[in-house]
Amino acid sequence: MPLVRPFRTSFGVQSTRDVLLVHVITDSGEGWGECAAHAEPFYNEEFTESAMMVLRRWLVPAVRSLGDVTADAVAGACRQVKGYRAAKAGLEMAVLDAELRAASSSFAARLGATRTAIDVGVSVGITPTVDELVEQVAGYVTDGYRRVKLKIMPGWDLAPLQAVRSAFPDLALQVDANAGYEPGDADLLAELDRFGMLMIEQPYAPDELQAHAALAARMATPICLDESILSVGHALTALDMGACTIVNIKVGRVGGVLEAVRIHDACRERGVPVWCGGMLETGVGRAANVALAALPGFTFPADISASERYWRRDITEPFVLQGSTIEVPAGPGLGVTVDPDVLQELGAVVEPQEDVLA
Ligand code: NPG
Repeated sequence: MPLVRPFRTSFGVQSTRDVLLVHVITDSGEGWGECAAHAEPFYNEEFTESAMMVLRRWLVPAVRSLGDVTADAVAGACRQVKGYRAAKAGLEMAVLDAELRAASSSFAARLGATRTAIDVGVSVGITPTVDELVEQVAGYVTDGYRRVKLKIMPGWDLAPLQAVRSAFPDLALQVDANAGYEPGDADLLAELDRFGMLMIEQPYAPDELQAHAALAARMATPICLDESILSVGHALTALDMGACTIVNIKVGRVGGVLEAVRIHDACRERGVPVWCGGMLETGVGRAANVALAALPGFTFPADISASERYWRRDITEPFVLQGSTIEVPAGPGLGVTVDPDVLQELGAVVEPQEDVLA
């Protein structure tokens, strides 16, 4: 799917999105899920083609071999396969969607949502010039976004932040480095304190927990981890070490909405704020993210923007901005409907899995 505008991060630029959907058909209905992996293994190890292969060869057969296919059983059935959390998340989402649609219950209700609308922000990629960045931010502020996340990388940090902060002194700002810095960059990162930001996200590589703890100890700006946190266990370890004080939760990174809820619960028990990240999902994955972000521990605005920020035409009905919020779908399952005409127009390839029944 073509993105409305290219999205550049410290790990590369994207102009289109390879979307991998899981469509589950059960005796009582159907369900959809989205695997958040991208075309290249640049955010983490997983990528779309690998996720598809693992789904076909191992994950779908493992789930189909369950006597009783329930969303609660998906993670256990998939445990033998290491990693591939986005693939597992897409499969679990589809099974849960089918289950909930059949029961006329929503994702929000099942996950424990306590809000009917969620506060959202926008994630702004690296632009060719600082002026273009300020212009883009201005557009999003006009749209209604009150929290902006800027992507940073070595060589694109102090100057763009200075420009955006001067243009919008009161804007809720945060930055995301996507692991682009080295522990040796701590002096430079410490300078970011002067911009009065909500948080700095994942400055170093995922396994650099000690270095994140050292940075957190010298900075006033809270450190949030994203790529480092793949499970409840990782979240608790990072918190115990002082490597972060805020946790970003992404369904595709942690292996599914149910693990995402467990991370939320564990953080909430400790009084640690969490917020919901995004991976440029279509309406399918976005619907799950919105339901998740409506849980009580999600206290920072989510990286879940309106559909028009990404797509000229989404594959479901679009999510729209109301002020700085998005309404949580209340209908059965994900509460959105995949439009087969749009799938066809996009040239979607359907790969039936009957073959794995044998
Ligand atoms: O709004 O969905 C969104 C994108 C939010 O910046 C965003 N996602 O590192 O958090 C990230 C980043 C991302 C993009 C991650 C693409 C992975 C792939």
